[in-house]
Amino acid sequence: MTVHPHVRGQSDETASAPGAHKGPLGSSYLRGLTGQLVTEWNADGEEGQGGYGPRTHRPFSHKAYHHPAAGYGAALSVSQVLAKEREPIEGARSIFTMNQTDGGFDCPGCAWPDDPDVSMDICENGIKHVTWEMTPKRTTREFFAKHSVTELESWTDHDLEKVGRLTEPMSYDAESDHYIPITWEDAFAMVGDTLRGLDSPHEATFYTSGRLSNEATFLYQLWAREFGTNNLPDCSNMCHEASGRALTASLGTGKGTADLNDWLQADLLFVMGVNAGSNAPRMLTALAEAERKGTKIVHINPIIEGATNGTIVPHEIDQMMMAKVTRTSSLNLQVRPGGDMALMRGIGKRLVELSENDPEAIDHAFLEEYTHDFEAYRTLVDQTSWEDIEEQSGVSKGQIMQLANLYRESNKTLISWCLGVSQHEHGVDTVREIVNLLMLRGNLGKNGVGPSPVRGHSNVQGNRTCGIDHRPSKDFIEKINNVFGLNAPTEHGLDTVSSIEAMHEGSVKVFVSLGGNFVRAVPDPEYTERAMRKLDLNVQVSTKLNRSHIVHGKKSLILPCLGRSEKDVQASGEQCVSAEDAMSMVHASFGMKKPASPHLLSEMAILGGMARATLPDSTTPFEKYVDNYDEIRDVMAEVLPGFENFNERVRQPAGFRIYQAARELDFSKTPTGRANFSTAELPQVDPGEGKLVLQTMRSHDQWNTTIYSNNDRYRGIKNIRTLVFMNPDDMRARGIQEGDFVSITSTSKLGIMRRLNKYRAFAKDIPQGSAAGYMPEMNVLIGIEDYSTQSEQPLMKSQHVTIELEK
Ligand SMILES: Nc1nc2c(c(=O)[nH]1)N[C@H]1C(S)=C(S)[C@@H](COP(=O)(O)OP(=O)(O)OC[C@H]3O[C@@H](n4cnc5c(=O)[nH]c(N)nc54)[C@H](O)[C@@H]3O)O[C@H]1N2
Ligand SMILES: Nc1nc2c(c(=O)[nH]1)N[C@H]1C(S)=C(S)[C@@H](COP(=O)(O)OP(=O)(O)OC[C@H]3O[C@@H](n4cnc5c(=O)[nH]c(N)nc54)[C@H](O)[C@@H]3O)O[C@H]1N2
Ligand SMILES: [Mo]
Repeated sequence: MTVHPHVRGQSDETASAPGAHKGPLGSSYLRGLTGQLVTEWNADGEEGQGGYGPRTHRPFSHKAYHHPAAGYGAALSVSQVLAKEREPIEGARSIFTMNQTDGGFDCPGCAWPDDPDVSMDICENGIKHVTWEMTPKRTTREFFAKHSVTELESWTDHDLEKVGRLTEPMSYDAESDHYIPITWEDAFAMVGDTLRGLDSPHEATFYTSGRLSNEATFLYQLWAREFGTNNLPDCSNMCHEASGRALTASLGTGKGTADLNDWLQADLLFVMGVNAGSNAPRMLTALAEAERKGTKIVHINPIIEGATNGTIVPHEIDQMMMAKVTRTSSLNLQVRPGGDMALMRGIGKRLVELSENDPEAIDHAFLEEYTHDFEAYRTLVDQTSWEDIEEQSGVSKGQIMQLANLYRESNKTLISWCLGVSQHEHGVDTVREIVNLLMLRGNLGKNGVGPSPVRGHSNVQGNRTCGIDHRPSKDFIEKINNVFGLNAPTEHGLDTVSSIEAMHEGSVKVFVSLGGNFVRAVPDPEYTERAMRKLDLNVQVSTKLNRSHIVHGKKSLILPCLGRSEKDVQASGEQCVSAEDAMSMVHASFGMKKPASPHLLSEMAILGGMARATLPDSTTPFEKYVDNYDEIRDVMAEVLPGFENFNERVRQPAGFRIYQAARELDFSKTPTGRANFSTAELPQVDPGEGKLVLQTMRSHDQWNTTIYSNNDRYRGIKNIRTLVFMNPDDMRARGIQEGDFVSITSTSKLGIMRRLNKYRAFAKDIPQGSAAGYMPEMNVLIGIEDYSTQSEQPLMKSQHVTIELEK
């Protein structure tokens, strides 16, 4: 993708007064752009295709993929990745120590729980992920001396990361336009001095990408809160914010209540809005095991994804050799984008209908004893017509009946979901509708049941548990105030979207990023880049070079840290950290490898250094926590519910599960003290005449903003990322043929238009009226003002677009 020559940017005026925070939807600057085309980006036709991946002139192709997921293609791909990074031996050795219950490090690839019964619980994409971290290539001071920052702007994101691991702290030098070496001490002083020079602590914002360990997370939020702000945006503002808010309102917990055993004990599993074969491949093991013992598995997704029909169990090497396929589905429902809520409502309506003659269709005793507002829900389902349900879900009444029967026949149902459910305007309402359905048949608080959001980053759930929250509870703030003698603020801080707006309007001047690639991950890259360039200071704690380093502020620091796989030695000796998986299991992670450079510091040490430089007179013993992580675990045990005896329990072979009241049918944390039904109206998900709903998703060969290659195996794509999948009828209606160039124009909530040109259209079996393509390239189409008013999550799965043939 060519970025700069083709950008037609929004004008640089900022209208809203600093401090007046209404969120981008209330911004008079953005409102003034209504009706205008503000951004236009071209995918590079003649320069080859590839988006943010490697640029190539190799022919692209699109062919149906008929093989089972995780089969031979996966084995081949792993060996190619290892060979490319020249890591066949070290790589293989380290990989065998991943996700072991008796030591080794936690795979940074995803948050799927480790299976204690599986001796080598690894997958293709986890291996790619770790190998990427373990590359022998290095980004040195000589590299930065050779390439100016302006030159690096023209590199693709793939090429930036490919340079290799960062080796020492660097600081942006405006005069020479190069990053130049800086000592750790001077870097910490720059951070401390700049922060102390601000008029208010709220002029800084502290982002986290979900890899940060529990220990570093706790230290990070402590630093921000002692400094005086709750400006703690995180990547979860873009993935499961909706799930957290919905589950809290319904059940009084921000997390799923199911664990891996529940997955294996359920007799009906719903798998909604997740591409498991690519993004949670170890789930395939659970699905295959479940299927073998007769569990029914229902996939709900506009796309029939790779893992949907059959898999070769990722860790069963003998079966892999024999290509023995296990079925992984009983029913596939191709819901229309955003149609999940109507589908859940339809199943609920059918059960209520059945309950007239079938006393066991719904669990009256459970509803009576534990829930609130069932009667209001019953009235609502009576009032919701089948026409509306069919129209909004895109699923026929016949199919909904079929699914309702499966649900009626099951005694233990577990419902899981990921971004296909959460990244919508009505994400909160949809997750609450899922809980409504579970409650109807008492599918809470026993084995084999419950809600189970599939989390993304390997410790995104632990980040929240350990205090990364821009809307902290009063209890939490009181606790840290008591334990540390602080006066931390209680007012809500900025999340991801509002942090960007605040940087753009100049009311946030310092940005600190613990991992991640902010500028690429968030919506509206053009607006965000402009916002970041206004910063007084941009601090990036990272392992590899990425776009967020190149888009610099007046001052910018790159602070390189140890990766999860590397040995972490502090004053008291070798340290371990911990992470929490998607099912509330907390376990230790021990790095094994020699660090990529002798100048790297651990995330704990970097945070401790920055905190001390900011708060020189603080009585918080930052140094003690860094010298020995057991010390911070001891105070975490005092502050965090469920972390009692943290040091002892984290060292148990498989770690420990955090106690969760809702799992025990204790709903005392909700305002009514019961599990609450929600009664929201169904949303209108039809985008209107001529428009399509575009979802932005990951390919098989990428990890969020890290693009390994331009292939997407299970969707049959080779050598191209700048593509859009369309329904064949929608293509025909627009005179578009397979592989044609199209332009895609989005219209935001404020009526602002953004456009991508020279994208290739490919036909796919997806519902009419929908389209799909890859993040992060397509973030150009997502305006900063396009976020849900329920969760403030950007609308990454429901952009309203028009698509036209390019002549
Ligand atoms: N290898 C690899 N693993 C990863 C990641 C990665 O980039 N690479 N990212 C990690 C992160 S941070 C996260 S959050 C997760 C993301 O995991 P996923 O949620 O699988 O991520 P996406 O690729 O965005 O895929 C979204 C899925 O939802 C479906 N979908 C879209 N709209 C709808 C809808 O309206 N209804 C329903 N029912 N389905 C819909 C899409 O067709 C697609 O299958 O994966 C994590 N794991
Ligand atoms: N359009 C669209 N946009 C999306 C999404 C979508 O579905 N559609 N999904 C959203 C979601 S769910 C998420 S989670 C975000 C992802 O957003 P982020 O978490 O911000 O992005 P990542 O690509 O995961 O971050 C990659 C960078 O992390 C750094 N890194 C890697 N390992 C480590 C480590 O151990 N420590 C530190 N300090 N740094 C490390 C490397 O420098 C690397 O360049 O993107 C969001 N953006
Ligand atoms: Mo995520």
